[in-house]
Amino acid sequence: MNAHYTGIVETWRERLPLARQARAISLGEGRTPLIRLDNLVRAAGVEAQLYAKFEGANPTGSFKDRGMTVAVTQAVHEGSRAILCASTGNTSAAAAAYAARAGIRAFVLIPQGKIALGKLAQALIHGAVIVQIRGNFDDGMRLVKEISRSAPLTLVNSVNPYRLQGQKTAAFEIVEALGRAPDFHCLPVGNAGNITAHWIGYSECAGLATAACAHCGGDCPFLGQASTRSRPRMVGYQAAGSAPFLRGGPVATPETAATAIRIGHPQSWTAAWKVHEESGGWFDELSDEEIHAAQRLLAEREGVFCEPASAAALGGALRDLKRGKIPAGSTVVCTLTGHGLKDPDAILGADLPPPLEVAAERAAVERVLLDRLG
Ligand code: AN7
Repeated sequence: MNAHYTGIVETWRERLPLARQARAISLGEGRTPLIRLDNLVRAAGVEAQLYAKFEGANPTGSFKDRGMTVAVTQAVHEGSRAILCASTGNTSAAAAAYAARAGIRAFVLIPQGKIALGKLAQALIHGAVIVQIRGNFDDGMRLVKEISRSAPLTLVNSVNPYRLQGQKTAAFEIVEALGRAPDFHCLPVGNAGNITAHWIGYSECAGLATAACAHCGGDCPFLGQASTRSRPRMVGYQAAGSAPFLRGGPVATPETAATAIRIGHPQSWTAAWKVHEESGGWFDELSDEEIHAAQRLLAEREGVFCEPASAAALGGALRDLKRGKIPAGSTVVCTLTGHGLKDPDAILGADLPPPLEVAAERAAVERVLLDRLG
């Protein structure tokens, strides 16, 4: 085996619907850490094998890289010279980076004022053409779908089936690491592309078809390579102000401080309900306060820094473990979709102790240190 890991496309090419000769556009994405969270389990007083799949460790800091490497590889193979997306931030960062890598253009539509600082910085530095629309993500999504019908641009939102094909590889890695599928897999849900992609991945591992796969329509060419017949129950958590799966229909004016999932009109609506039905999982919602508390708990107790949207999955899983909705003794994986560094404002605006300011003198510094040694 080649010791130099070169990313999703080269690792999983046999399981991706790409032409053999398509040249991989990669940043070495994937192979993210699966971190066992025993401190949190102890702190919560529950019993479980709880893991975080830290997708913030991807090259641009979110799970979007898995889908973007496959979508951009295919776009370039087809001769496309520009990609287009609407984004709450992470998709635009990944699109900008992979377009730069490929030497093509990226056009991104973002909602004005509602994108985390780090994500905007990424789109800027990679040279994307950034269009801030006076509207929200759902408005942007409607526009890019319309525009890509006639313009010579490849749409790389998750309605592009190559995106979900790339994202399904996270499930492959988890099955590989655990030697089986977990009992529960918890994710934050916005457009519901990622929960759908994971279900496709687990289904392929189990040698089972899923109606949620738009690419093969349940007639999967990759079946029959089963390593285990089991699939997890898929649990999706939304922010209470942006929770169309809890309301049973689109939310016209979604609001949440977890801007990544400020989405009222999910693009994978039908597929995600199939995942819900086939897996026997559920959707639930968390307040912004619960989301921030989970983000902080994870950072303080485990040394893992995820962005607010990602913490929704962890907060929800811990709550469901405490309630017994997820039974004691379960193996649970939570996807931490994005890195905490994406959104520094979420931390600087939080109620955390400010840095101590003292004179640049040994005695003064020593005093404040020893005072706090406990
Ligand atoms: C950190 O970047 O939709 O349910 O435009 O950035 O697959 O939509 C981001 C979504 C969760 C939700 N966590 O995933 C975008 C965008 C983070 C995210 C989600 C997003 P989906």
